[in-house]
Amino acid sequence: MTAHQAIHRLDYTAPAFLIDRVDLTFELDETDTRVSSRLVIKKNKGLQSNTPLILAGEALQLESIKLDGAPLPASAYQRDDATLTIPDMPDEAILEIVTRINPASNTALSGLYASNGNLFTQCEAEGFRRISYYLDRPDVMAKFTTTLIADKQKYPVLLSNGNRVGSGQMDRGRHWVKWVDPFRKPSYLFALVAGKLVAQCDTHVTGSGRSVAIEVYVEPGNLDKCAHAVAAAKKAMQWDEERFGLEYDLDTYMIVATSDFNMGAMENKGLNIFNTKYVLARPDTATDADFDGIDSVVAHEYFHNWTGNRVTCRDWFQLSLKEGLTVYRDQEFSSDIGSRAVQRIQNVRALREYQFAEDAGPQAHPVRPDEYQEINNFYTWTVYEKGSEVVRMYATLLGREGFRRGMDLYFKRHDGQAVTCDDFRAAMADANHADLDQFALWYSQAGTPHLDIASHWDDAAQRFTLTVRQSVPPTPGQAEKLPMHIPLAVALIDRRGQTLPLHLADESCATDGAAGAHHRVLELREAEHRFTFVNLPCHPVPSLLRDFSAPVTLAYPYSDDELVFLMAHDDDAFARWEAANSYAVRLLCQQYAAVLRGEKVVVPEQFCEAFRALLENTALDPALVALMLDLPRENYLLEQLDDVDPVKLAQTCQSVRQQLARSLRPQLWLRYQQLNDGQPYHYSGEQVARRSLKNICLDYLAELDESMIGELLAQQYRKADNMTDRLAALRALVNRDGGEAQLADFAGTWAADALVMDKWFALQATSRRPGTLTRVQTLLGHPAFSIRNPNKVRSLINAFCLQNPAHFHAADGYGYAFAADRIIELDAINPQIAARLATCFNRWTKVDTHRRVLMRTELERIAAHPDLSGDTNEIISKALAA
Ligand code: B3K
Ligand code: ZN
Repeated sequence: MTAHQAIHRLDYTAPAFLIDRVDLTFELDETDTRVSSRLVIKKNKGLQSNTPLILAGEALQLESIKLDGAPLPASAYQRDDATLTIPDMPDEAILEIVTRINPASNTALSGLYASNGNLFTQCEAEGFRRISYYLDRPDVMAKFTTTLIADKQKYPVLLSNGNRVGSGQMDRGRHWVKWVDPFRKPSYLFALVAGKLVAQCDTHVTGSGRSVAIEVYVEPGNLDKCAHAVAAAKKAMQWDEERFGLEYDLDTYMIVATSDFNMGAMENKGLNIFNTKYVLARPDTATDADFDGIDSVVAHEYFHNWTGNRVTCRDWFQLSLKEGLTVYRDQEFSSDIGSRAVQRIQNVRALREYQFAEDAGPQAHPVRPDEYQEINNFYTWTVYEKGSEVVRMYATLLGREGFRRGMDLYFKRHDGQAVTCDDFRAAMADANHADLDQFALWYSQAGTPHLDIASHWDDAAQRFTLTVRQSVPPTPGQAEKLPMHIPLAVALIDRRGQTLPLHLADESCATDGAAGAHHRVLELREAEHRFTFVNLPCHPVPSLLRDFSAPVTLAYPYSDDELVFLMAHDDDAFARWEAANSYAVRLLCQQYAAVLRGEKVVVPEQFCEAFRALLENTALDPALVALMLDLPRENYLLEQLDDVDPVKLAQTCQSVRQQLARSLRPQLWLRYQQLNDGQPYHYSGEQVARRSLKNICLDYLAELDESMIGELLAQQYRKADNMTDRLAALRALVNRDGGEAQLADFAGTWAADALVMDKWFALQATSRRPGTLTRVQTLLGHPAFSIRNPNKVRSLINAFCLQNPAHFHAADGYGYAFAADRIIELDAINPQIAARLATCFNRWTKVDTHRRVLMRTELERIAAHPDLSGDTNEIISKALAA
């Protein structure tokens, strides 16, 4: 394995040179694009005057360099694989560089690349250096002008950042378009798009009366799938004005969809580039979850215009400054346009399933990492989702208005700047005269804090005391941790299910909610706290960590009865769901232990009863009932256990589901029939909620070995007037009896729709049926599959390796060998995608000894592969160090 260098946060130094203006001219061609760049460069005043100019550049063919109009002799600069150095730079100069690149050969999809005959760019984090030599770092902010020249037939649409200021015809059938971006930006926000595209257009009139054109560009033939994305953009613009007073700042907001994209979408200034997955949707092609995903990703990228673009990151260690904040903003948007409770539970469930696992494993890192080898590996659950929880805690501690004051001050101070997470924290603190010094630990300490809570009821004095101890587990490179500043939202519930007024014996430690309020936020700052609630009429049941007020794990010795009670009575939707979830986790872990002892799975009647009550509760939002009935995922359970046999764990889960289905058959059947009311499909909150519960019922019923259920599934598959219902039936059929006929029918209908075929691949990759790996291997040769397309890799390979623990962890080790082969294969094509897949080995120390040996062997095989990319090397070497 080649040695790869780590970059350290504390080594940051300000750039020696700044770039004022960039004029770019692209002569676009699929295999030979010529890039002429004219940079107005000056020394960064106050810094050492004899520093050389070092520009980043990768995979570039250099044609010429001129300094202040004169060709620069080869002796006046040096070049290597990654840099171009000019030792003697004047204080101010104009540097003109011409390079050539080959977009068609760019399979890494970073820089300028070709997709279906069109050209796209992806520059975050360090893709611009694959287009031209540049100071490719976020704290160098310049004004960009871009002229695109291309064959008019092949590339009728030519887009870049900012405003379109001119266009014209040229010789040899070519045309040109010129774009000027009036806002300074770092190179990672540069974008261009060229190709045969059509646009769906709309207009948003801002609060201050400006008219903004919204244009969503797609390949011809997809125009009938853009309406939801356009509507999402309009909603997001409106929401940001209302909630944060932030208006869009250009005349046009463009979104372009491509089917070849490494991630979800990218917030390039004025020209967002999206994975088609987050743009294209029609009721017959997209599920309710897809429509939701479009709302949140469109909003996310749009919100970056302020949180990320107008105020950007000083260096890549500060990534969560823009990502954590923007995720928080998109989550709030989704809560406001849909169900806040459902949104919160879904977000917490994902955080706990993926981020907690990351934080407990070999890739654990703080929200603001201290070092990295490859920055692209740090677009993680921790930076994004834990980062958003950190932002949410400011809002919890400071209140909604206090948070808004902090945001206003942040923009007032830093508009147009590249700043740090400390600047954000300072704005929050200063705007509210709050002490947020200890809060800084949320950015620097990795690992999920744990709260151990005990209670004591003093019957004579009518007082209830909570003793709260916090600890943060050791993580790689961080053995010792300090106590953190944690908001803990609580309520106390009496036996009738009413929340009680909360009076503390010592009022100094609570924040939000005055004495007597029924919901209060306790601020933890020490390793141990004692909170005594007084004047209580009875021994209450505590409702803890309401709305998931902090990204922590929590242990409190609830009895089963208390959990059932909270499931039925807690007025906080998250806490209510959490009671069901804790009860289910407890049951599944107990039953798994029983299976290991060779005993049979037995679901206690009390558990069935609690689920029965949920199914019969027609007053509760069906979406909440669905979430409570949805058992915790195997990946989440794996984290709660040690020396796991994932195959036995999966068997346990299935037995529990079967027993529940048998016990609740009448209620499941009835609720399914009630919800399957034949109403024509409509995408509305109410219908989405009803479909979610209906399909959970269907899923349980599918566990029953009855021909009648087989018919029910086949009928729902056949009759569905929308993809949500059709896919739910197909998934159940695939898991139950293979669903061969329906799988063939589905592929026959949707062969030409890449996104729908992604679902078809994913269903088979996550099937629990025997022979799944063989099937996946066969599907690698399917005409609709391509290992060069990240969506296909994610839906077939990643789905198998990361979402199908029972088959990935098959005892023969073939699942591991398959993963290793694909990682090695992908690494030569697209290192970012390979590195992401490589995280499937992260939790190898969690499984039993037999599997651990097998996994380690595969890790070593990957590590020994010559020429492994820095991306994959970083993930694999950290996993091996665990
Ligand atoms: N900022 C981009 C992610 C870029 C990933 C680079 N490897 C999308 C987003 O978070 O909005
Ligand atoms: Zn983002």
